[in-house]
Amino acid sequence: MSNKVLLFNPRAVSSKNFRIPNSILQVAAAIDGKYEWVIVDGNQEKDPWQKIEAHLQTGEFKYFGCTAMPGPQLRQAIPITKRIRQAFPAVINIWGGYFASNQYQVVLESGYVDFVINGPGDQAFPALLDALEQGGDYTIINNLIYKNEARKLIKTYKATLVNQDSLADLPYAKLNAFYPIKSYLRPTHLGRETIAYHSSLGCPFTCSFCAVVPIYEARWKAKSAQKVYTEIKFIKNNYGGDAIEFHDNNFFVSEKRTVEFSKLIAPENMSWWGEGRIDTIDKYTDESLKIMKESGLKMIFCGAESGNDEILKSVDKGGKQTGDQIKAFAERMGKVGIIPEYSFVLGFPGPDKKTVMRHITEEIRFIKEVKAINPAVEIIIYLYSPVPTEGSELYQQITEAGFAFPEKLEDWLSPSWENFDLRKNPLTPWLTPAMVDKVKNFETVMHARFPTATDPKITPLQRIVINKLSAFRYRFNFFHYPYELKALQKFWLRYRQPEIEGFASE
Ligand code: B12
Repeated sequence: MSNKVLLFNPRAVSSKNFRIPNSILQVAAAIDGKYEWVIVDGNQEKDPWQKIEAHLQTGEFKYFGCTAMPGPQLRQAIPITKRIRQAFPAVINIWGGYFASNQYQVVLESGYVDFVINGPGDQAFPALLDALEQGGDYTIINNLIYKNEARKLIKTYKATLVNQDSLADLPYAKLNAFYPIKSYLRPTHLGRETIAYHSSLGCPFTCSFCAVVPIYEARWKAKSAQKVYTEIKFIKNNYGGDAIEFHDNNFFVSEKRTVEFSKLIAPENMSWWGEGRIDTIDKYTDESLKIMKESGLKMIFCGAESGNDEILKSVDKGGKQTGDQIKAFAERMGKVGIIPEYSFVLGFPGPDKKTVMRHITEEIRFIKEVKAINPAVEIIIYLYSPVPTEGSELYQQITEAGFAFPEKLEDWLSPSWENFDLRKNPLTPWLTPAMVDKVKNFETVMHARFPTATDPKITPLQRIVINKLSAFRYRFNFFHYPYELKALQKFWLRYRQPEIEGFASE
């Protein structure tokens, strides 16, 4: 048996709205030239098992590397990895990504995943393959979690983040041989051919509701503006691209890097989008915001989370973000002409059900105030779904309230837990169905009153009609049973919010 590596990106989207699979592409870059690898992208395959089985039947593959985030990706990651163990028991199964790193216990308990890469795999993965090839000592490999012969869980040291400019270039030409890069450049509200690019790892903050925190522990490292520009330019020149989605958890940490990148990308006439913090970007000068706007920056995804300063404090949002600042920033961005895309997290635990419901009512009022200040603000609503931020006040509160994650890997496939992952129905003991309904019904009415600008297929007539039809309900907070709006959104607009599968393409 030779030592080839099969890298798998389980299906994450139900449509053709997929993007360059940066997680496994960056892992491939880390072993490129040392180990032979192939990529199977579940987003591009009707039945990825056929391709995976065909590869493994050659007997040339010794390693199966799978990326997994929570949610629909698990529908393929779990059964396929289990099937490989049954059909090809000599193959070593290695998982990485947010779900594997945060839920490593249940993943390794499954018995069909041998190693978990804890956080970045750029150094850990090649080091693990070398150790497996040469019978090396796993305990000295950083960012690794596994069970030793005695089935004892071993969690090795988590290394600091490396200089991101030192990482190997992504092997786009090789990916193109498996799946044409052009097929990943989807039309979105940003452009005809949208490039998905990831320019930094981690985030300097420790919000206790965010899955990034247990992995990166407030560390952030980014590629330089020049490196980012050079790589984007390479994709544009070789495969196309008139728009960029930066998938970083926090692209805008550094004003200097952001402005430098803006100046470099401006002549390329590309539109772009990224994620950042309100309190960080609000420190930028007006001059910087003007340069970013003129460089093609259309929209910034910002974790607003809550308009309640006490709640922001209790979930360690940190920094200086306040409800007043969230509103002031919406106004400021309105003047600059960059659209803020505010995500709110509703349904945090409280001392009693009355308080939890009052908080939800107050957040709805706050969101309406933001919309009154700047109607162009995009609103995304998540229901708080716990992540394992052990040691945080929030995590203590939820465990005391009786919340627990599934103990068996396959239990994550149950529809209720998939909805949990999608942050749409979080199974949290303090949330009642009435609370979930209130949030969902408000969401329906609000998205009817202000249909998202990110769904390019909604016509101006549809926007006007549904905006008018929802006016009374929105104005007088009459959110009960909004079936007429739901029907119009589903059957006439085929409405799609970006938070489930990314920006709508068509
Ligand atoms: C692109 C993306 C998507 C795409 C799908 C991409 C795909 N795989 O096809 C879309 C838009 C569809 C999507 C949807 C969702 N996503 Co998403 N997504 C991302 C995003 C923005 C970028 C992922 C990426 O490419 N990163 C770049 C690579 C280089 O980084 P990486 O993934 O960390 O990979 C490194 C390591 O993790 C490790 N590694 C990772 N995989 C592997 C595999 C192997 C074998 C090895 C060795 C190493 C390894 O090595 C890599 C290099 O260092 C991340 C946030 C982020 N910035 O990472 C959120 C993120 C992963 N998504 C998240 C969530 C929650 C979702 C949704 C569930 C949201 C929702 N409510 O619906 C949905 C549903 C998911 C689904 N449908 O399956 C959360 C996960 C949180 C959690 N609880 O774990 C994240 C972290 C966003 C956040 N900040 O909360 N998502």
